[in-house]
Amino acid sequence: MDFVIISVPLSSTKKKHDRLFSLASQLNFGALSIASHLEGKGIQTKVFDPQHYSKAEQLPAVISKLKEYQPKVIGLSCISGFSYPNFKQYCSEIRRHFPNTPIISGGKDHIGRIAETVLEECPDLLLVTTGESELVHEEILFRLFKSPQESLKGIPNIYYRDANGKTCKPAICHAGEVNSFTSLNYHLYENFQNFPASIEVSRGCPFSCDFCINDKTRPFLKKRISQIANEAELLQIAYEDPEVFTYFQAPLFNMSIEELLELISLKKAKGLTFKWRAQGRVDTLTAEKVVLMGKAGAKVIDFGLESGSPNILMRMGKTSSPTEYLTKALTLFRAAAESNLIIKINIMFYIGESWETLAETFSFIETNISIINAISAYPVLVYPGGDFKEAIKSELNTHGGSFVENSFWGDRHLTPINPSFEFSYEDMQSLGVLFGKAFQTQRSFFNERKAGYYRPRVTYEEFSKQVSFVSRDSLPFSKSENEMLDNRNQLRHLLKLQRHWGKNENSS
Ligand code: B12
Ligand code: SF4
Repeated sequence: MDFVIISVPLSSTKKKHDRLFSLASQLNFGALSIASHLEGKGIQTKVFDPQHYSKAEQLPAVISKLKEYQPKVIGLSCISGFSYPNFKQYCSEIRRHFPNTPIISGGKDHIGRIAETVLEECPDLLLVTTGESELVHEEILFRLFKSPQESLKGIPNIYYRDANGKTCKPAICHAGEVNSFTSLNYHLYENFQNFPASIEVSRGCPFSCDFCINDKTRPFLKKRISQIANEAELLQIAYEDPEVFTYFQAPLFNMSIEELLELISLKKAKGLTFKWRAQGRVDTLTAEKVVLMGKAGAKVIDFGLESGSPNILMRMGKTSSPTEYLTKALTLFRAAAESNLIIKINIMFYIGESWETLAETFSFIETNISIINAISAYPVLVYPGGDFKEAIKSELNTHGGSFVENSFWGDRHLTPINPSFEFSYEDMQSLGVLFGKAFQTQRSFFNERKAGYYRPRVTYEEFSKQVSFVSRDSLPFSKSENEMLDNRNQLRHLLKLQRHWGKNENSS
């Protein structure tokens, strides 16, 4: 085998409940995109992802897979800080077993952002790519196949170690090197049937939210609808399921009316019946688009609503007219509900969050709960490589917030935020769980998750069995409608009490 890419599994999760259930898994389509591209160039490549093994078995499974394949070059994919401690351990353990095989790595949203530090921290690593890597890989492998000592000088987008062990910077760095998409060849991803199906529908994002590290220099690139339909057709066959649930992956889903109409007509012409889900912004979707999404087979839309508090929405730069924004959101939710779509809203607790602002978000959700099916709430985190950390310092100070800096987070190069006088990062995490419990039941949570987050064909019975092993407090949902209403009352009461208490405090 020429090349094997290992998708490095999570060392810890973002939300405490992210991996409560072993049904959850995520396909690393970035790694698969590289493999698909290289395979097209005649370079034999495989992706191995040990997510489905127990924690203790993951690394041994990786080593034994590499021994089976004996690749000429080993690649490690690390797209988030939550995988980084594993990444460091994988580098040294792989080196121990394969003393002479070059180990290369990438993950533009995490290790690519801190490439120099990564080379310092991982002495066994030959290089880190800083951005997208389909094209750059060809050149890297071409040189390494000639000889592992071959100079990597002049290749753009890579930080590498030269023959003397000195770290070399790339002469040129550009974020978006890809200007057309390689269709994903699922058969290069071992056991892909255990992962939810994904199709990458676009790259980059035309917006530039302050807190997001999505590379602002990359032009927004959409996949052609005909290519999406062809990939979906192959997925239906590969998964042996005409209704295969597919995650339409993108930093921002933004199909136009014409594109949605094309998808509808292509699906009809080809007799395709796959279902899909996508993540959208309130200000780029319209009611008309939402209805067409439903007609094109969408079943779930994740809305990055972020907050129901006007002040918070303005502070995070989401909108300058929050009333309009929230009214627009409701128009979209209604259109989605009328098309029988599941609506999940994502809430981001932000700098300056107070009992007052939480009460506003609570009240927005409560008033509209008949058209909202699921919710995920989490505090903002600072990721490395951008200027967000510097930019928010004074605002954080104003609100009595601070950065959480300790060895756990330092090891991951991630920085959570205590957002205000009132709340620590941990408080926000716990309140996120309480919001989940107040507005979703076990059934509604499952209906939303099974569509693109859990392994294909999972049943409610399997899910319930797993739930029965988990303590009630850790669950991000209530077990029944009645429990949900109780939890909602309790949260409402807590918010009311604390707001009054806060007001009395201020006036005394
Ligand atoms: C789509 C997406 C996902 C998808 C798929 C990602 C994927 N790689 O397939 C899924 C749902 C699986 C996912 C999961 C998670 N994600 Co995510 N995700 C995104 C999102 C929205 C877009 C990323 C994207 O466009 N990728 C396009 C692909 C092509 O790029 P890529 O995967 O990085 O791969 C390219 C390069 O990195 C490189 N490369 C990749 N692997 C390798 C290997 C080698 C050897 C080499 C040389 C190069 C190389 O080449 C690839 C092809 O060009 C971004 C946010 C954003 N707005 O951009 C967040 C983001 C990347 N995710 C993030 C997080 C935190 C997570 C999760 C922890 C969430 C969770 N609650 O579980 C998990 C972590 C998974 C993990 N194993 O670490 C953070 C990462 C921040 C950080 N620095 O840690 C981001 C930035 C969002 C955010 N702000 O919170 N995510
Ligand atoms: S719209 Fe989403 S992907 Fe785009 S910059 Fe904002 S947070 Fe990032």
